[in-house]
Amino acid sequence: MSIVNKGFIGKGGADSKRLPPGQSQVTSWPVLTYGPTPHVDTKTWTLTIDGAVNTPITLSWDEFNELAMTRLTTDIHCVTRWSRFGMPWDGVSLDDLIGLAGGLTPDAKFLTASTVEGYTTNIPVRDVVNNQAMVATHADDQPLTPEHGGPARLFVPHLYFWKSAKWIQRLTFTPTDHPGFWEVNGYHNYGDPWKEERYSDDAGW
Ligand SMILES: Nc1nc2c(c(=O)[nH]1)N[C@H]1C(S)=C(S)[C@@H](COP(=O)(O)O)O[C@H]1N2
Ligand SMILES: [Mo]
Repeated sequence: MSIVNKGFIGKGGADSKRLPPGQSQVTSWPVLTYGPTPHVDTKTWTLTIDGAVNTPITLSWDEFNELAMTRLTTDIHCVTRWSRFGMPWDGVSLDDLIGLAGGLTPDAKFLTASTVEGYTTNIPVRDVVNNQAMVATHADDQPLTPEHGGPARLFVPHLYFWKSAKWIQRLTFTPTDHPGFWEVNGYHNYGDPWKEERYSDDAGW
């Protein structure tokens, strides 16, 4: 990951209370991807919700697009120290996707999100229910570009942005925690930007 300074505004000013510690506001939207950008065809796209759910399902792109869309307008915070304010995001809430899979079983405690190119990230179930997370297809009123995870990505705005897995393919609920790609490579297991949970040796993990 690298720091991108295009559109840098700074740390002070009227919006500083909106900035988590150690972050700077940007107006551009940097792209941060480990490895090449996959180009995902919506004709073959699928989303699977499985693991600790009552009726695992796989949705096609057409089936997914028949679902009700929800909007979150929110700030995003990347662990490489940029934050972007007030972005509208549209997608299908994880509450609705869990409902389509018949609901969680009582032992569902963690989510592992997996993507077409093999990236994974882990999030406690309590952080993805109650309208806190979605599988997003649009941001800033535009379809997500391939660089930003299009056609669809996970979006969990209250945690550092590495938890928002691009090119999402599978949401697997599990009784135990399975640290993902960055979480096993030195980043924090939970990643609360307001507590600066950046690295695995930061307090709280
Ligand atoms: N599949 C996948 N998802 C990913 C990443 C990645 O490399 N692969 N990078 C993460 C990181 S570190 C960040 S900050 C955000 C960046 O999203 P953006 O490129 O749309 O800004 O995506 C996250 N999701
Ligand atoms: Mo990131």
